[in-house]
Amino acid sequence: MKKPILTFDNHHHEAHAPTIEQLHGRTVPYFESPSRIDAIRAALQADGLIDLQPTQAEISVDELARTHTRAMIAHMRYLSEKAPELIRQDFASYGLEHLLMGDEYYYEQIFPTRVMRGYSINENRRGFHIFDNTSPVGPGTWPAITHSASVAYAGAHALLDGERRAYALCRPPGHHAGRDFAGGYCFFNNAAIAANALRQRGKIAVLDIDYHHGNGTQAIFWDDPGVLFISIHADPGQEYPYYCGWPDETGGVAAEGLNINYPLPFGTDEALYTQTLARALDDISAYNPAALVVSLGFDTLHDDPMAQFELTISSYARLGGMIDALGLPTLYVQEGGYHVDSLGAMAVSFFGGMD
Ligand code: SP5
Ligand code: ZN
Repeated sequence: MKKPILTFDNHHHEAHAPTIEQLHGRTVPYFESPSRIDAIRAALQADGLIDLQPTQAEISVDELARTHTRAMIAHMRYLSEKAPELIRQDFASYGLEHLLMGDEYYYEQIFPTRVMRGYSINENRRGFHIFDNTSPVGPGTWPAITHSASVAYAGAHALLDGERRAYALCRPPGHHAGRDFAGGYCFFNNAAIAANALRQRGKIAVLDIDYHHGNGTQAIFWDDPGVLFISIHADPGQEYPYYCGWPDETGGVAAEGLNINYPLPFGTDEALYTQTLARALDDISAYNPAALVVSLGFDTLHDDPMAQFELTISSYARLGGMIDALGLPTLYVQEGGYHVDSLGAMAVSFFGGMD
């Protein structure tokens, strides 16, 4: 019988449930749905693999501000509270109030252009803090994103209290969010928040195995000698987020060599993926961190509706086993993964793959 994974979650994420996103001018279903978390939790429960801890404490704005600018945090709260009113005003200015249904989310329309490599935008204004139109904001978004961060923070504290592994079942995800920008379904960077909470123990490594490059986490720790960031992801020349994730992005002057990108081509299978993961794990060992945070995406699956990698359900047992074999105190933070019917089996495979 495997030891269950200590898991933190809460139900506030359900209040953030956009129904649509745009794909080349068409309205398509929103991929990042509440059912993702339910599927993972239920499958781990059914296999006796989960030790579920409801997250009690809500993270403070001061703690969030170790990772995000106060302007960005305030803007997220403002947008969430004002979304219905701002949307009404925008529709009224077009004479289109009759099209409103009352359940709209605020979708950013004008995107900042300086979002890569730690560049910073410090204006508390619409159009400055969200870099694409896939992170819509509604009244339930602020409670969902603060509680998602709280889940990661609670997971970090479990490690500080001596746990060897914990799982933060975060939603919304976080790794595309930078110090002062949201985007790519992400608002607050849960993995970065956890890493910052853990750093009282020493150097921290963040390993990002979501299918997409963790541009937000890269930007947050770009010039930070206390955090190693490594990402394995689809080639940004072919795939979102497009503007970063190449191997020549190696860190800022204060942290040269502490940002490592492993882009992989469309069609990457288990053999190529695990070979690359082995290199990443060697990089982590060489850094000798006090703890590891894993940005855990399940969108590398062959069946994922938006991805082009070829991992199978059983591949995740190998990934989990390889990462766990490092022996580091490790927090797994949920990021993407959109084939809802497979998410449970992937989580069971991943955590069941640990000795
Ligand atoms: C956390 C996370 O996984 N966020 C991913 C956000 C990606 N959203 C943009 C996807 C656009 C992909 N282009 C469509 C190609 C479909 N094959
Ligand atoms: Zn992803």
